[in-house]
Parts: sequence; structure tokens; C-alpha cells
Amino acid sequence: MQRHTPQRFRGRSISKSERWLARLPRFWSTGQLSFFDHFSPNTYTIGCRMNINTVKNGMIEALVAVAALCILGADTLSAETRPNILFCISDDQSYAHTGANGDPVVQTPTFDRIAREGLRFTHAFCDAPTCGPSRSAILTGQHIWRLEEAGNIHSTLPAKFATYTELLAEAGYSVGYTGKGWSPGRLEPGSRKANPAGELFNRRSQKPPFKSIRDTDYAGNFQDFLKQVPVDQPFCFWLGTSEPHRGYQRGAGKLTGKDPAKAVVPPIFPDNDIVRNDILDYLVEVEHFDSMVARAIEALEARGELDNTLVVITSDHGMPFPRAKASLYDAGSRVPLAIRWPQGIRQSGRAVTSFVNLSDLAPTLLEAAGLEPPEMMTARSLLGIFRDETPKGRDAAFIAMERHDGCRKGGKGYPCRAIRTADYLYIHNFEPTRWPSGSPDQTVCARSIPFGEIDSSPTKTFMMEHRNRHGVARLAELAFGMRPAEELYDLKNDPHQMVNVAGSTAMAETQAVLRGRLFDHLRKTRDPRVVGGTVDWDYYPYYGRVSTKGWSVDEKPR
Ligand SMILES: [Ca+2]
Repeated sequence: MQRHTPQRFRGRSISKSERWLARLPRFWSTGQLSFFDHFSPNTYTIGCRMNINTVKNGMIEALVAVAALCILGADTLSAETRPNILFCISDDQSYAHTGANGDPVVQTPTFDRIAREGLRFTHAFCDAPTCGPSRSAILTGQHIWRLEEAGNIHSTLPAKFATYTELLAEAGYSVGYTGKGWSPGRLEPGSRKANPAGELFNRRSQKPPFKSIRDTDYAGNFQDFLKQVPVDQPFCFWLGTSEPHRGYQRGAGKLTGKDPAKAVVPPIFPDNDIVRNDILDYLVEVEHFDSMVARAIEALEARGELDNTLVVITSDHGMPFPRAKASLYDAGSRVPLAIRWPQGIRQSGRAVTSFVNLSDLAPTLLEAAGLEPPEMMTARSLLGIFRDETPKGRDAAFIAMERHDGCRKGGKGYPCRAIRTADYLYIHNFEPTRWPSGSPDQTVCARSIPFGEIDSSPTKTFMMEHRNRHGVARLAELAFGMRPAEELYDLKNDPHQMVNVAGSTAMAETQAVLRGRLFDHLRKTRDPRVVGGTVDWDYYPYYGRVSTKGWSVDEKPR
């Protein structure tokens, strides 16, 4: 009988040491000795089950096996039980817009499944409501105010900031990505040669369901990646879609059978047919992301790898609508987050109400892989939450923004920081004389767009064109108008954060407490806007598209 050594067992790869043990005579061929009975993420135990008739003949080999284990050591073995990681990130999707989080229209069966079979986070917040900085925070495990240029969009990510992907690669993981990884910006000025999301897999394309959707076959690219990962190597893959980033094909929502009457219109937008259809068109792209993740999960299942893979589904920040993306309000900063990892999560199916920043994912993924996060990663691992503990101090998230698009004269940003607790959102705006959503004067905007922080859209156009009309004026002012240095929203009475109660006598104490908590955290995590030092976000180069003649970033005054 020909004996062979298997490459995989119960969906996980078999380590070199295990294979060596398996080559020992007789036990493997008779199947009487099982080396692979008990695994947990960081421990390894061997279960021996021997038929009594084989004991006599196999005694010597058994002793050899035990001795070999002692020599090879537990570390060698546990290193090979490390989980794979599949990180799925959509582009501009708010918390509300998944089935599991309660939207009645959007169909996200894959997000819902991962939430049901893992954890659904109800209070996950991006570190910044802007693509590049949010992704930099995710990769580095640090708030954006600690990341110098990477605090701005259309910038760079300096190489001195460690990323979880690079640390996993150094520790032996195969690391790849497809679609939108760290982006947008330029890598070279930060002395990086490769996208920190990993090696790019982008060869496959497909006919998209609508012309506004990219033709990238994200799931097919993941399959290509999987094919070239050696069976005994753990992997870490970043699946980043460009959906539901604008633009959208108008009417796509209706074409997929969605009823505008059923769309949920948050009170920050006017309620009319234009806005309802804009929301439906956005939901179509959320569904495209979900369908890609579905196929990626199928690929893992086909390879027998799903249960040994830590799957994350989230988004970089909220929906591309007024007073949402590029603002610190929930519509811009609260994101969907579901994590499945049977080997590491207790009590699956829980809804986790602890507050989480997406930067917490970097130390989480490193610890799941058995690595200690470097000191500079100030974010906090979620492994305690995975173990069904209720970690202390997880009662707030912190959100920030510096320069988003170049939509003020001389490249000035809108620096702001916020603390979000269960009951309140407190925002501190450092430059309240600037336009929060970009200047109304398009001639000072790099891309010649009025209120350029807000992506062009039917909803925005309607609100701009009717901003003096009754019923729209207040909403347009909230979206486009100036904001004071301090904002405070009482979420029990005002869940959509529309009435600023900062400065009211009744709220004075709450405001002071939250301001204190925010600034303590900024001091502790060394925000140069608070502790001093280099504050260069208004002066860093802008690598985005400039269509306005003569637009440039001001030189820093000497
Ligand atoms: Ca984005």
C-alpha cells in the first residue's frame, strides 16, 4: 500500500513538524495514531488514540514521536496553527446599510451570515471619515493624528509607520490584496515601494451589473491569490471594492426591483423622489460588495479553509451624501463591522455594543496570529471581546479629520476631533472660521466643486439648488453651513445629530466632561494639535487631481 503524507487536515495546513511525525512508520498507514485532534488558536495538544493490537508493534515509534515533539517544541507547532485572514472592506458604506443592522431594503446575506456566525459590532467607528486616512489607521493601528502626512487624503503613508500586513508578511504570512487597498495617494514620497495592503491581484475582470460599477472581479482575484499560496503557509488577504463609492448609475435601484417608497430617508436629507432613488442606487453598490464577499467565502469553503480563517467585513467610512462622508457625524463615521472566527470567538452570534475604532483591527489581527503588536500601535486589540469579556474603557470611540479634498484656498483642511459615547457626540472644530464642507466658491477648490468635501450627487445638487426653500433650508445649512468650535449632540433625544446643544446651560457639565475626556485622549496619544510639535496638515503636498488653474497648497510660513 502506498503511503502518502497529506498536506491538509480538517481544513488547515499541516506543519513541517507534523508531516515529519506523520512519516513515522506504521502509525500513519494504520491510521491508529491521530496527531490532529485538538487545536486552538495558540495552543496545540496531541491526542493519541491507539488500537491495543498496534501498541506492541508501535511502542518504539510512539516513544520516538514523543521525543520528536519535545525536540521540535510547541512553538514550532503553534506557529502553523495560525489563522488565515480575509479582510473585506467596502468604500463609503454607513452602519445602517446592511440587513443585519436593520435596513429593510438592502440585501446583504453575506454580511448577515458573518454577523450571525460571528460577532456584529453595533458601535464601530472609522478613525477618519475619509478614504486614505481611514485606511492608514486600519493598517497601522494608530489614530490619524499620529500618522503625519497620512492624516490627509491624497497624501502618503510614511514607511516608518508599521502596518499589520507587513508584520504578518515578515512572520511568514502570504499577503495580497485586490481592488482598493491603501488609497488614494502616492507611495513613493513615503518611501514605500508596494501598497501596504499586500501584493496586488487584479488580473480578473467581469461584466459589471451596472456601468458605474468597476469591472474588477474581486472574488476571482482572491481565488487567483489562493491558488498560489503554498498549502502550509497562512495567508492574509485584503478584498477592497470601489463600491459603493460614487458615481452611481441613475435608476439602478429601481432596475433591481427596489421600491423608492421603502427606502429609509434619514431626517438629515429632504424626503423626495430624487433622494430616495439616490439612496437605492447606493444600496445596489452595497449589494455588489456583498456578492463579491459571498464568492470569496465560497472559495474559502471549497478549499476547506473557512473555519481557520478570521473573516472581517467593514467599510472605510460612511455614505457619500451631505453631512455624512467627510463629517464626524454618525452617517459619516459609524460603520458596519462583522467578524467570524470560530476558533477564536466564544458565543458566536452576539451583538457587541462595546465601542471600537477600526484602527483596533491591526493589533487584533497581529495578536490572533500570535504576534505582539509594536509599541507604536496605540489601538487596542479586540481579542478580549472575542473571548466574551467586557473590557473596561470601551465606552467611547474617537474620530478625526484633517485635510479631505483640496476645497479651500491654499489647501487648508478642516481640522476636527470627536468623542462618541453611547449618549453623546462631542466635536471640537479647531478652525471654525473655515468652511466645514469646503468653500462655496469653486474657484478655490482643486477640482472646481462648490462645497467640495461632499461628493457630487443628485441629493447634493437638489439641496444646493433648493437651499432657500422651506423644508430644505435647515438641512442645507446643516450640510453646507459654518459650524462653531464646539458641537454637542444628545443622542437620546437627537439620534441623527441635528440640534447642537453645546453652550446650553443644561448641558454645560456634560460638555466639560466630554471635552476633558477627548483632550485627555488626544494628549495621551500625542496629538500635535494638543501637545504641540509639528502641525503640518495644512501644508503637506496634495497629490489629488487639480483642475482649477493656479490652485496650490500654501507654503508653510517660516
Ligand atoms: Ca471611501
